[in-house]
Amino acid sequence: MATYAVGDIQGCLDEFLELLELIQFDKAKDKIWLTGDLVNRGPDSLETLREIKAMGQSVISVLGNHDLYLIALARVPEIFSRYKHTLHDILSSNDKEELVDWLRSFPLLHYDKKLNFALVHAGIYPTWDLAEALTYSEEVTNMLKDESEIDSFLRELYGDNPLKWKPTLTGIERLRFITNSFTRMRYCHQNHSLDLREKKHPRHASPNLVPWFAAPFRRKTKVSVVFGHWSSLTLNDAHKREHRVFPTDTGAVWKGTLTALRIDDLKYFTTIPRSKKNFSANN
Ligand SMILES: [Mn+2]
Repeated sequence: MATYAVGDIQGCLDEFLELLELIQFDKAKDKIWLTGDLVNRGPDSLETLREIKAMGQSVISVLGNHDLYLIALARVPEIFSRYKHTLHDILSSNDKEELVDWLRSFPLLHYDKKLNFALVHAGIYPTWDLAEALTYSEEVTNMLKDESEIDSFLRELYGDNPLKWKPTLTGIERLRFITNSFTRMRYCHQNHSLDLREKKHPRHASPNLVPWFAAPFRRKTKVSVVFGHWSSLTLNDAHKREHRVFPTDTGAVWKGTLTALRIDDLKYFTTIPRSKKNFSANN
């Protein structure tokens, strides 16, 4: 039995199936963790969701910003359909409601005590300890699951502010901060506020920004974190060990490379980049 954490699939069904083959995934014995962003931008969002849903209890997924966007688009189309997306196949499918309701049950943060590993889409805000983070994740999940609250929550959810956490935040400001940090964060400023704009590798980013996991004000933790969302990020083994973080988003939607981390022995598996496949097919 093994547990694999797979990075952002974003509707790249071919790559996902190829990866399952590569790791010889056995759904009777193994577990798959997904870092979220299962859909959008890629070619097969609908079939990707159906495939993952059919994998049943062998899959645990957290919500990414694109999955949340799908929920918002399906529930409150008058607001969210003005943004560009590739989710039309899901919106017009017969099982749209079933799929969206299933997504609504996903947490923002998952923690496995036995493995001592946490799974999240973007990251865990540096000043939060694990217990706080789990509580905050649940606050958002409760809202998403609540049929009478969800639509007004989604209408107010989008936006960058507040950028700074205070435990005394309440209402939508509190929920928005929690959601943004779990699903959109890459960098923080020295003054602890979020930066939700910069997407580049730390080597090319402003020295005033610090990756969330390397923030000097981050809580000391023994928990390892596997996450996605940041396809330009590469870390060497020393940095992974130092910060106990394991990035898995290798940009399936841009480069056709999908990655799995086997949590049990920290071995990475990656599909062949799409560009190389085309090359061999033409030759
Ligand atoms: Mn993302």
